[in-house]
Amino acid sequence: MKRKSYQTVKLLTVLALLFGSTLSFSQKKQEQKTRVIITSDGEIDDECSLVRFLLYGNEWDIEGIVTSSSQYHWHGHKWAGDDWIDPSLEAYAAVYPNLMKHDSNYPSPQYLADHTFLGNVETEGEMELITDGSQHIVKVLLDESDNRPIWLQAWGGTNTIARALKTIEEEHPEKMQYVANKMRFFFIWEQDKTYQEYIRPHWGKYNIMTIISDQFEAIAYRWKIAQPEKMHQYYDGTWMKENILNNHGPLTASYKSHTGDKEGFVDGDFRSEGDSPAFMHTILTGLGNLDNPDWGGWGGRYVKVRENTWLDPVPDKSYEYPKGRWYGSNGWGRSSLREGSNATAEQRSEYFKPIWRWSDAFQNDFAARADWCVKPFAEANHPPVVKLKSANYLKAKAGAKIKLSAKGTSDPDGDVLSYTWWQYKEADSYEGEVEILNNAKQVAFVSVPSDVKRGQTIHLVCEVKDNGMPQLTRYQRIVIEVE
Ligand SMILES: [Ca+2]
Ligand SMILES: [Ca+2]
Ligand SMILES: [Ca+2]
Repeated sequence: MKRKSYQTVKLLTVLALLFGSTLSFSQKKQEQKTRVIITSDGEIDDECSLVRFLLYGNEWDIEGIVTSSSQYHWHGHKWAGDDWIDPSLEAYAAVYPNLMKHDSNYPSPQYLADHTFLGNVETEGEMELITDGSQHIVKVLLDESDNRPIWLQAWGGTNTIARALKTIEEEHPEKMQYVANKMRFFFIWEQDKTYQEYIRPHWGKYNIMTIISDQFEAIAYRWKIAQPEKMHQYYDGTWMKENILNNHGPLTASYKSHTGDKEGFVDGDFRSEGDSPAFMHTILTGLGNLDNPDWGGWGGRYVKVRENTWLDPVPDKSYEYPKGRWYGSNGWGRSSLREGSNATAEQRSEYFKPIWRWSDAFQNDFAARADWCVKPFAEANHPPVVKLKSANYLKAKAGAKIKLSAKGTSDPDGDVLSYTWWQYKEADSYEGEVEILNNAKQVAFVSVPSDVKRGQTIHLVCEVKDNGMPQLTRYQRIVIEVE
C-alpha cells in the first residue's frame, strides 16, 4: 500500500472537483506513483544502489535507467561496461515472480529492459553527442499525455540530463517551461561541470527544485566514520549475510559487499551505496518530505541555499556555501571526514544524522524486501500503514492543546503495532521543545507552548513499528503552524 504525497492529495482533490466524480482505483494508483529516471555511472556502489533500487521498483513509475559518465568513470576509464546493468536485470527477472506475491506493482523485467539505455559516456562531462539515453529522456519530458512530476536523478555526472535538456532547448524552445514544470532534480554531488555550465545558466530561470546531496556519504564508503557505532550493527558482515546476501535469491546475492580484502572491513560488511539517497528521498514513507526537502526523510534533509536549490545543512553557522559546484573537495562532509579536518566529531555526526537517524528503519526495510524475493506473503513482513485522524498540516494558537490520533492505522500482516510521537526538532522552526502526553500511545496530546512566535512551525512525527521480522517502520507527520 502506498500513501499519497501531499501534492497528490491536492491534485486528486482538484481533479475530483473538475470532473465531479471519483477516479477509478487504477487511475488513483497511477496518480500516486512518483516517476523517476536514474542516470548512473556504474561504479561498484552504483551496483549496490541498483539492487536496492530494484527492490523498490513497485514504489515508482520507472521511466528510465540510463548509463552516464562522471568525473570518475567514462568509456575506457574505470568503466564497468556499457551493459553493466544487465546482470542485475537478469537477477531481478529471476526473483520478479516472487516479488509480485508481495506487490503486483513491480515492473516486469521486459519493461525494465525496454527502459534501459546508454547515455552520454564518452568522457567526463561529454554532452555533445545525441545518445539513446538522452533521446529517451527528451521523449519522456516532452510527452504531454502524462504531466506528473519526474524526479531526474544523477548518480554520476549530470551530462546525459544536460544533453537531453539541450536538445529540448534547440528543437523545442517553446516547450522549455512545460518541461521545467515537470522536472525535479536530485544529484549526488555534481560529478561533472554540466550542471554549472549548461543546466544552471539555461534552465535556472525556471526555478526547478534541485537537491544536491553531500550527506550521502553517510551510506557511502566511509559509513563507519560517518555513522555512530550504535548503527554499525545494521551494516556489518553478520547482519548483511543473514539479512541480505545469503538465502535471499540471486538479486541480493549479486550485491557487492566487502569481501574481507580491505583493511577495516570484514567479509560481508556493507561497502557503499552513495547513490541510494537519490531514490530513498522518493520512497513515500509518510514523512511528507518529497516536495519538502527541508522536512527530512530517508534520503536526508536539505536547506534552501539559493532559489529552489537545496544543499546539506552544515552544522557551523559561520559556514558559507560555495557559489558554484557542490561536490567532492568542497562538499562540507567530504572535508570533515578527512584527517586533520577542523570539524568536531559532534559536528560531523550531526551533518550525517539526517540520513543515519533512519538507518535501523531503512536497513530493516531492505531486509524485508530481500525476504520478498524468496518468501510467500504470509512468511514475510510488510510495513504498517499509518493513518491520522487529523490533517497533516494544522494551524493553532500558542497555548492550544491538540489531540493527536493515529486511529485507523493498520498492518497488512495483522502485527501488533507500537507508537512513538516525537518532535522533529531539526525540521521545525520553533527552537524549544514541546511536551507530548501519552507519546507512546495511539492517541497523544500536545500543548503548543506559550513562547512560540507567529508563523513558527512544530513538526511532530508519528512513528509506527510493527512486531514482525524484521521490524518495519512507517510514519505520518503533523506540522503545526502557529497563528
Ligand atoms: Ca555513482
Ligand atoms: Ca507487518
Ligand atoms: Ca526546531
